[in-house]
Amino acid sequence: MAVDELSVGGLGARVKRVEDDRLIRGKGNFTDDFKLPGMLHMEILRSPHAHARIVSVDTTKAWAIPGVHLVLTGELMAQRNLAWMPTLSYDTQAVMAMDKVRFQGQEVAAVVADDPYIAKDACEAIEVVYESLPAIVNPMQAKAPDAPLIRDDKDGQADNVCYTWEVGDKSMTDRVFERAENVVKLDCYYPRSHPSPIECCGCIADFNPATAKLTIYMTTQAPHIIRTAVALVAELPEHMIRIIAPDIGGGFGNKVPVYPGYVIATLASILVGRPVKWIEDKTGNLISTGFARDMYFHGELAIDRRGKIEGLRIHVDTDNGAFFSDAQPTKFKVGLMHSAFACYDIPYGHLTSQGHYTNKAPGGVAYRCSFRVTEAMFFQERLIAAAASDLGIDPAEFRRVNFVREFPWRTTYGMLLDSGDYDKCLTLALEKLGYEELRKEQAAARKEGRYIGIGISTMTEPLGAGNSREFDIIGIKMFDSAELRIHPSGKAVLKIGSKTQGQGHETTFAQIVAHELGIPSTDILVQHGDTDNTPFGMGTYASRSTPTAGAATSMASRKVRAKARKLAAHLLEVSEDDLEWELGRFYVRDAPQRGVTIQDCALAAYTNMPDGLEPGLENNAYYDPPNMTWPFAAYLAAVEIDPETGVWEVLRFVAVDDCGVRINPMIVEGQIMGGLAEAFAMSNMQFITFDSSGNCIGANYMDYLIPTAWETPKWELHEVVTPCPHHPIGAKGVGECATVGGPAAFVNAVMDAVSHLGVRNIDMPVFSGRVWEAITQQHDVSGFPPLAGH
Ligand code: MCN
Ligand code: CUM
Repeated sequence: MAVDELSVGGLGARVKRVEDDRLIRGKGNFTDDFKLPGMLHMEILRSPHAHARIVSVDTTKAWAIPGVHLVLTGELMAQRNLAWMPTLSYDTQAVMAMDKVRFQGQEVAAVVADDPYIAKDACEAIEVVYESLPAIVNPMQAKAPDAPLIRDDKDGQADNVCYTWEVGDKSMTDRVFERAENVVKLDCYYPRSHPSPIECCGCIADFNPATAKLTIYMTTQAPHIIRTAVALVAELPEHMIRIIAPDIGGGFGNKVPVYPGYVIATLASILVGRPVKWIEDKTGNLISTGFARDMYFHGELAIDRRGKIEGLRIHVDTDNGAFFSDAQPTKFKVGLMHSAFACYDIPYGHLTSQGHYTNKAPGGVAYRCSFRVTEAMFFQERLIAAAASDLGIDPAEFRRVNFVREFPWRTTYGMLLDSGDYDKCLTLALEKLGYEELRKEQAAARKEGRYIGIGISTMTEPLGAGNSREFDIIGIKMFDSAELRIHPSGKAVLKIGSKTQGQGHETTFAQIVAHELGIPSTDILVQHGDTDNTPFGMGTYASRSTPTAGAATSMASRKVRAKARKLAAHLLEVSEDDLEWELGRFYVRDAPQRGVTIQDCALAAYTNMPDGLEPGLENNAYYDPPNMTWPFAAYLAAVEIDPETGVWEVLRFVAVDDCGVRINPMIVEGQIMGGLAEAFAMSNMQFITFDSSGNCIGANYMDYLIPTAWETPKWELHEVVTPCPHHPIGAKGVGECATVGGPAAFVNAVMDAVSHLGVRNIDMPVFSGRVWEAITQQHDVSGFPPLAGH
């Protein structure tokens, strides 16, 4: 008898997350929970200025404080050739400022002491003399002809531009626009935001002088990349470096980059010969690490009289902060911005982009976003909504006219779509919302002076980087890995190259093995995040774990199954060719009652092998996906605005997600709900801005708002399944879809409610104050910084 897929916890089973047992009881092990013998503590002194020359750094008083073991300055770092480090985008970043500080919160010095309090006090005793310089806080200032040069450290850098990039066919696109019947334009701004996981960044660097082995416990989403980066930057042998990423309290992209604190703590441990722990406080995290978005868009659509889009032009300016340091695939300087409009059939398009250095912390981190896809999809859906509204076409109909319907499909900007059923998703969403009825209600309400709006956002996004042909980070190709070992009793250990931060890999990856082999998922231990103990992987971000490491898990399981077949043939005394597989069991084709289970095969691998067959039952796989996976989502929001105050409330929110085959539907729903909560936050409360001197406003949870269950609307979730044609189990990534596609649904809904007043755009966050201004003044409200707009 085959085992039942759902009862062994295979595909489609709503298995409870195994990691929750320890996490919910407070028994997780996060970086800050580790206490190593002889461990010292490090604190970082950060710059109060956004732009200033450093005249002098006097550490005498800090050294004199009892309990201080080491004071690090840029000069000391420079002696070890560590004052600067290469970034993941081929730029350089100051590990510790020497010549000048370039953003508020930049690392200026650090103290290692017996406890974090002494270290903090000693930081305050360091005397730094600054000579302040004018601060640049947005790309417009950065571009001005008389703007001060921020990166005067770089040879040949004469302006504040950090990259320019373009894709598409300019001349054909221009021609389409020249003869277009309608041209619709939109400008808007996606404000700076921050992933803000509950756990901040930190590490314990432990250099053992006796063995020369360096172990770093750290909050990283990509331990193997870090190991290689440490080997290259610190010039240490890679086999003597071990990166351990223990439990992580949320990553959301914040824990992808290499931050100076890691490098400083590592050097400190090498110098003092003892473990050194550095844990960021909340303000340190919010002002210096992992900023996302901060992008200015200009876009145009050429549309014919039937509503068919014929051409697309986009220009984006990005504010990258003082260092271009976020992770980007080498070929693509604005991440995957060129995935914009992928779900629409547009014959010609051109995209240009320019990045700007400013006196802000490094930005551009993908916050729950496959490299700038969040920005791409937000602008796409805002421009689509504006076009439908300007042309007086129903926004659902306008999308239908323009959806891609044939696969495979090469998009305007050159990406390859392989599957999807966009109309089916949108139709289901409209049905579930009761779209037609709601439109009638909206019209009736408007007559009574009530403002109801319906917002639609539909998008497909590329998840699961790579393939290795197109995707690498600093030259390391993007694939992923898995190693599966079956013990004699049929229990198994799976080691993967990805690293969970809350996504539930310990549960879902065991489910993939259960599906392939019929071993109950509860009999499989999933290990991850320790470079001494797991195969090389590129880490977890860009919702790549299921598309890459998940596929590798399938492939490793299938190799194990192939060997188990030989063992089964031996046990049943038949030829391999006479065997059939059903879940959990091989049987003789002509005598189905004669069979052996996968567990019988496992035991035989150690106790009763046929002559000539290697003992043991294990294998591994490195999986290089042929393409990205392309999930699709249709998100519909209905809102009502109070015209007296501009306060808006979400009446309904319907989400239809197609992420192909779902491994664990409960975990997928959790991912979507969490993602929608973040999307909602971005739409109306979450942003970080800077005053004209470059002071960061949003450095604590009084200013930077996180939605609680109280503010968060109720989500109505539905699914469509279009299996991914190239993934071994048909799964597509899903971890970011809702954050990517969600924001535009809310903003479009608010705009739909006020469009009859001639309002076309209110930038995020769509605060009630901004809505009230738009209603009363009947004009657009820009979020252009430094306007705070509260
Ligand atoms: N899954 C599934 N069926 C599918 C697709 C996914 O059951 N068809 C499951 C996966 O097996 C996994 C989870 O859903 O357990 C998310 O899978 P996937 O889409 O592969 O994304 P990753 O595991 O690579 O997670 C990364 C993604 C990113 S990039 C951000 S940012 C984000 C997100 O996940 N950060 C998170 N979700 C998060 N959730 C939590 N709790 N914490 C974070 O930091
Ligand atoms: Cu893009 S944020 Mo996630 O990729 O870690």
